[in-house]
Amino acid sequence: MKITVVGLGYIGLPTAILFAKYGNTVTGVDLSPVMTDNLNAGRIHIEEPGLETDLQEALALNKFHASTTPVNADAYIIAVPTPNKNDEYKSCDTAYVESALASITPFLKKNDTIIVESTIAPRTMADVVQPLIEKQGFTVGQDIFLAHCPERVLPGNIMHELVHNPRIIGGITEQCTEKAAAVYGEFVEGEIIKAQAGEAELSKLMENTYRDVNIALANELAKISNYLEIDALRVIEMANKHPRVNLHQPGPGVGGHCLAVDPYFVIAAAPEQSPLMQTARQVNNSMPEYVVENVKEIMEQRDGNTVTLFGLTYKGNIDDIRESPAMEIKDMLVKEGFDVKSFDPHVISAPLTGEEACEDSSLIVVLSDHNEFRTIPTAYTDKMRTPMIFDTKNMVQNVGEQVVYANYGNLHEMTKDKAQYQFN
Ligand code: SAJ
Repeated sequence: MKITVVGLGYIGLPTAILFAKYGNTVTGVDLSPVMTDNLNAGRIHIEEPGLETDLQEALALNKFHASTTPVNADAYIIAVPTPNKNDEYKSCDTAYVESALASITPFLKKNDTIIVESTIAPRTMADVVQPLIEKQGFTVGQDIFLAHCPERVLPGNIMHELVHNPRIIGGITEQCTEKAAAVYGEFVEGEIIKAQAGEAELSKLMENTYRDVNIALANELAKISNYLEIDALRVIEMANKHPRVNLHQPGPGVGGHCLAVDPYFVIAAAPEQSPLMQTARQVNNSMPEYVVENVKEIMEQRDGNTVTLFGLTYKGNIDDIRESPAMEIKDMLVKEGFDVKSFDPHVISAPLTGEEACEDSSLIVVLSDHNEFRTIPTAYTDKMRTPMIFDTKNMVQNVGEQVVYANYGNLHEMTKDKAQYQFN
């Protein structure tokens, strides 16, 4: 099959490479010539285990080529960003999807399949995409086959999950679903779930909203427990022993380009019907400020003015700082007048080593759960003015004896003016 993938980001690129790896002839299209040149030379611009090796394999087989312009294909896959609009409910901005569609329309011929993978608001396929294609004189379901096939892979495990996760295929008509299912049949080993376009759109959005609402519940629990001086983490651990309970983990907030974005697409489409989702967004958005307030209280009791952030990415073991609560916390702490140093071995724009970042620091705040932070070496904490860690991700397992360790379980002990935690 000849496949053109428009948008070579976190999803489009791995998808394109997998199609190529399974023997299809793939053109990957992106606007950036620097990126496409790098890809053609075997270099990737994102951190994702296994991706670079697979790209090099696909190039060696002559099955993948990156280009700034689309080419003729049997199937077109659109994987471009759909940001929030700057309107009241942060609705879904389909401008990139529309321009990607416009870029492929000159190549369309009868019997082609177009698949939108970008996350879109409910009814976008029927209300936006289908009319655009039909304006070109095609009848969807007869000449051109249209489907929404949302991706559901977890960054950090994309190459495995793309192949093994169940895949929802939501066609405008049944024939559209069948045609798109045949495309993914090229490499998907998970269940192929055949659906209508609207069901596929809403199902994808509700998966991320489910997680967002549950994380909000965990974050609210952390606040409640801190206020009532009860260990939130023990509560979660115990409650989760109930066979039908799965409380999520509190953290510094919810980031990334999915959970912090997608629920708004549903909210904007049905604002009056979605008060719970709106509150969940507010709770998760309040977490960076909550972390900063606690850091301020801790720092009031300590000597020095330097705070060291461990982790800037929106979650662990990836290099993605999009919508990252850690970046928000960094800016807020700088505004509060702290000297802020950051250590993130996954982020190129954070060049300090752990030791450099800890020099003269009074507090480490762990904001991303990178594996590297499981053990905080004494070589780092020895450099600190007063060694203390506030671990918002509850992930540090080993610290030196001299180090005071706080997480959402015992935070209340640290912020209530307890003499034993004062160092000067
Ligand atoms: N987080 C918590 N507590 C938790 C779990 C996560 O605070 O218990 C935070 C993370 O630190 C991060 C944010 O939530 O800031 C989102 O992380 P994530 O691991 O939940 O998800 P993403 O955004 O990396 O990927 C999600 C996934 N969706 C679901 O698990 C339902 C993934 O499968 C989707 O493909 C992806 O969104 C997407 O592209 O939509």
